[in-house]
Amino acid sequence: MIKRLLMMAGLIFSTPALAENIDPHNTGAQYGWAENVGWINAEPSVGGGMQVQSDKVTGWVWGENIGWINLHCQNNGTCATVNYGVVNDGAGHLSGFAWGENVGWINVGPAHGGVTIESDGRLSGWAWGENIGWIRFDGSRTWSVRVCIVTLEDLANFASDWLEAGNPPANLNEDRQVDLIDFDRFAEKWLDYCPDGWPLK
Ligand SMILES: [Ca+2]
Ligand SMILES: [Ca+2]
Repeated sequence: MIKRLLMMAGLIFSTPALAENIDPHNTGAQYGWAENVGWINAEPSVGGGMQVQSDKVTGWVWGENIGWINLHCQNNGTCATVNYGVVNDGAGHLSGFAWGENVGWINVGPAHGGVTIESDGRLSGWAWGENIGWIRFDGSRTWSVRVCIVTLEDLANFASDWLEAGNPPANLNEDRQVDLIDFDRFAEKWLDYCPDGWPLK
């Protein structure tokens, strides 16, 4: 009970910034399953969230029984003290370490396991927590963490907004119309991981 209260206090006072590109279709594709401590949520409703980039993974995920897990020292500017974080090799193979405030180091690229991002954005494989054992992701399951990737569905949504005035989702520079300036911005993101708040899914 006390531990839970402390976690809630941590949630209130540490208030990690929300930046995430998880569960692009809002289908609940945001969970890993830890064999000993239950669900790990990569898109918690308050605070934190996981942001995948082509060279690293930043942000915070929430363990229902273990509190915050920090995916990268850049989140709170502590890299000069202890340099750690989840690395993406650009092809979706993750490695490196996350830090759980209550459970210590979590290795996302252990020798027997390792977490990968599949072509549809879904996570597969296993991470290893030094104090909590295996954390499982499963690309064949709807619950597994899915990362937003800019693909044909975004292009279709972009096209349907073409030359529209006002502020439709494809108005990426937030001026008055969807035009070539927006398309340039769109093309820059093609097949890349979505930025935080990507509007075209
Ligand atoms: Ca969600
Ligand atoms: Ca525009």
